[in-house]
Amino acid sequence: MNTDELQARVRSLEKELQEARELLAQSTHDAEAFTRELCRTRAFAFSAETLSADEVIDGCVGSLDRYGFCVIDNLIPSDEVAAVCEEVKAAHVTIERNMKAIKDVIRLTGREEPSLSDGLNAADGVELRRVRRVNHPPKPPNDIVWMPRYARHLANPLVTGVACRVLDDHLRIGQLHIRMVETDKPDGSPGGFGPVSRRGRSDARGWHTDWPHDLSAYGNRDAGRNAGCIRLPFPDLPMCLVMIWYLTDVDASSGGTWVVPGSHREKRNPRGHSDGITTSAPIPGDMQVTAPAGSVYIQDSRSWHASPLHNSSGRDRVAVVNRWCPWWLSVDDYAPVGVENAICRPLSHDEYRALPVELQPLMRHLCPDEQDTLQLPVLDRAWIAHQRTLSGLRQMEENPDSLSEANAHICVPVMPAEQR
Ligand SMILES: O=C(O)CCC(=O)C(=O)O
Ligand SMILES: [Fe+2]
Repeated sequence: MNTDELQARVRSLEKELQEARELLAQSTHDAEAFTRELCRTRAFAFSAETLSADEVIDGCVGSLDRYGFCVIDNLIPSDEVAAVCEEVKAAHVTIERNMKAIKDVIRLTGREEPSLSDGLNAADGVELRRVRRVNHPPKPPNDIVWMPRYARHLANPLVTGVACRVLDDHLRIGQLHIRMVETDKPDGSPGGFGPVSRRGRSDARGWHTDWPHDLSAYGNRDAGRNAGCIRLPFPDLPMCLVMIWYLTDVDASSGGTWVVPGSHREKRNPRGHSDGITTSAPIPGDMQVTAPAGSVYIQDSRSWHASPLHNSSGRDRVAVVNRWCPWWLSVDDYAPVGVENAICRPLSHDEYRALPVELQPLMRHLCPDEQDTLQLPVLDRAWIAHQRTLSGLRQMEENPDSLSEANAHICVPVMPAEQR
């Protein structure tokens, strides 16, 4: 055999070895036993009440890396949770009423989207706000304007600490909305999420991954509503953290989010065209998150998960969902007529200024009256890099002879694909 043939043989044997290793791992990994143990130990959960900030942040970052999710227990102090929960329930009514009024206007005007030039305002029972992008239709205000008490907790340093470590130093909250999971009704109709006809039996699921890894991208083939999705197979990089703030206790019977541990690293996807996964059926090793009211569940948007389709606890599950992104992710360039989605719902200047100071940087991009510049840690990095450029130039001017050997210790290997 010549060298080329030998290299090809090495590559093919290495590929075969890798496949055999994966098969072995699959056949020896008992997903159900693994998840049973994870549920028993709650090794994904870290208490804001009893652990130091470093312990919570390190623990969460490790859990996100390993399982694809984590929980910070009791992040909202227990004497505050009930008031936040009541505020969110009241906000839910207001937001639904506003959305209904907007839809009525759309129906009456026969257009696809509302327009501020119609003189619509609160007097008509319609709240709309200008968005940052020119010539894009207005949207309902960001849900945060109806939840000032909740807003005081949203930029909690434990949460921002985890998000900065996993994503980047400049963060943006790209979406924020309330997610109720009703309990069974006295008339016997089953509680849960979504239309009753689509809740199925207790073993039914609704598996998906979240934006920007949501394959149907909210709008499917509708260019005005498609919010974009990363192409499969997803790069192994966290791009968005989904935070679900539970304001009621959750477990298997009271609206804990479904999740498949480890799925954030999977090449397959529940909605993948040729991945052979039934989105509505259980998956071996799936589990429901358990957490006390006031806790926040944080997941990598690539994790396979589902809203609970059933809630037999006798009380509604109340939660607020937010999607946190690094500065470099294009959070609102698409789905311009998606008046019903929660993508980058805007803030007026007064609403922005009324936010807690620590929350403002995370939502500044939502206010068209604010210049949304990069935040300090990102500027600091650029400053340090600039110093390196200057020091190179100085060396070039002051000691040109040193350049020929200055980088001799730097060797950049070219990695064959199978070793990457
Ligand atoms: O309701 C839940 O627990 C999950 C919510 C969810 O999947 C989402 O908002 O993307
Ligand atoms: Fe989701």
